[in-house]
Amino acid sequence: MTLRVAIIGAGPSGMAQMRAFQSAAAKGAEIPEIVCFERQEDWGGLWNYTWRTGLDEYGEPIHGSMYRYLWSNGPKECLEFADYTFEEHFGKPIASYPPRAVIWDYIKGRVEKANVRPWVRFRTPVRSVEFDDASQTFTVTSHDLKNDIIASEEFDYVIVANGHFSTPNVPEFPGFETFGGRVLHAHDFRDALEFKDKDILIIGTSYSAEDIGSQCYKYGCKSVTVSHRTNPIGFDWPDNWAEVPLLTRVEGNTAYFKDGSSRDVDAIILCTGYQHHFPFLTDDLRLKTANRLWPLGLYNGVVWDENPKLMYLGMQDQFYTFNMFDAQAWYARDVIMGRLDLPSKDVMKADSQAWRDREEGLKDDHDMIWFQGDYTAHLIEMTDYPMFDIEGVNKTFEEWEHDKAHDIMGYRNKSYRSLMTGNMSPAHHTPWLDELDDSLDAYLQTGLKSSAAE
Ligand code: FAD
Ligand code: NA7
Repeated sequence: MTLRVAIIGAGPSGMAQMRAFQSAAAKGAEIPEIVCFERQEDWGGLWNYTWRTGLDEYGEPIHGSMYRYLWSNGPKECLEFADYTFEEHFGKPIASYPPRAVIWDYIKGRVEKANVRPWVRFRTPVRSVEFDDASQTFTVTSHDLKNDIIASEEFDYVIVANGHFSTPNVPEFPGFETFGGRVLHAHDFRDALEFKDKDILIIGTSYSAEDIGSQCYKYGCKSVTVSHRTNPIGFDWPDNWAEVPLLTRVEGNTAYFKDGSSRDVDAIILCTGYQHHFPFLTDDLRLKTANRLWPLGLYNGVVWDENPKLMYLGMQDQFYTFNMFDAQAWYARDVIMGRLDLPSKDVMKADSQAWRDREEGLKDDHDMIWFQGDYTAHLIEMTDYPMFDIEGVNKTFEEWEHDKAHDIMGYRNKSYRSLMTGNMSPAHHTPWLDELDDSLDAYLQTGLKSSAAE
């Protein structure tokens, strides 16, 4: 009997999984039947932008956390697929920090070429996954929203690829209930123009904080105040930025901080991270973790060690993204297809604990980048995913970190060499700070725009 595999989510991780199976089929292997359940209308996960926040037209929670004007926050050379380069997709080398629409186009290109779209059931969220010990199968219950039909089916394997940057972590501070302006989480941030001429307060110091603050600066907010719980970000920010200790309370429109200072603000944006959220999984199958590089419970970062017929993709905090998801997907495929054996549960747990021990000893971003590079290489060595220059990617990440620290508002003007083609990426035609148009057409046009040429 043909194996049946359910993939939950058609974001970059789920798309990688489909491509992995299709690539085996293209080489003549007999592959399982694949069904990918996707809640949204289209694939691409977070890269599929929506203006909506809150609930959608079916009452489903909005998955998207991306906003208008979002450009890649790391060099595209670090996430490039080893089996489908940017140059293949766009027909020419392009600059290193593409806006969201360009990245979305790229990731769609590979799976369109692979012709796997018929495997996806769009607008069909998974409601529950239960494992039956006797039959050794999963019952997956999903909701076909368009036809309003809830149905259950049996699968031999389930691959959870629903992302973990969608369900916000929303702390509360005293006085929020009577604050005169808007309080929102980064998950609901959409258009920086909303904050033009406003004094904004950001809580948090990670990627969302620095990027949403930068967006608001770029699109004309009056001032940015960033409040930290642990350490300030510490970049050389523009003059209208300030970094302050943690918010203690809000009275009217005045925000008070731990050092006794205060300032009046118009809006508060909580860039306080996300939760791993799997409302469709029973307790025995559910990963429980903070956002970190090595969540426990996953052998090789993928296989649920309590039940190896369940796999998770992309659950780690991420320096590496698309090509790491590929490495995971190829590995999951080969375990499912019986090409790779799994050791006993004890051995899997001990192996995972060894990675965790190493993770706990990582001192800084440099260590974390090399850790995730080693992990990605470890997976690729076990499959036929094309090995690429991981050391080169690590070094590009380090250059990126350096470029950011040197010029936080200018780092996106830098170019790097593709580790897949060896070609240097061209400089973009317009500096990031001057380019207000984030469309694919604007990005891909060649030659200087008049505004940049002045
Ligand atoms: P997601 O992209 O989250 O996709 C998960 C999919 O699962 C979604 O399509 C969702 O609809 C679907 N789904 C969820 N629940 C269900 C369900 N119950 N049933 C069916 N389907 C379901 N990475 C980079 O490399 N570069 C960047 O510049 C970058 N910027 C980012 C900016 C923001 C604001 C955020 C939040 C993340 C950013 N990331 C970036 C990281 C991002 O996590 C990855 O790029 C990538 O999107 C992760 O892919 P994924 O498939 O694991 O998850
Ligand atoms: P991250 O990277 O998980 O960071 C969360 C931030 O929120 C981090 O600075 C935390 O501070 C801070 N935080 C969390 N809880 C609180 C409370 N209660 N009070 C104050 N500060 C808090 O999430 P991001 O959204 O920035 O990034 C996630 C992804 O989105 C990433 O891949 C990007 O590419 C885009 P801490 O340092 O723990 O004190």
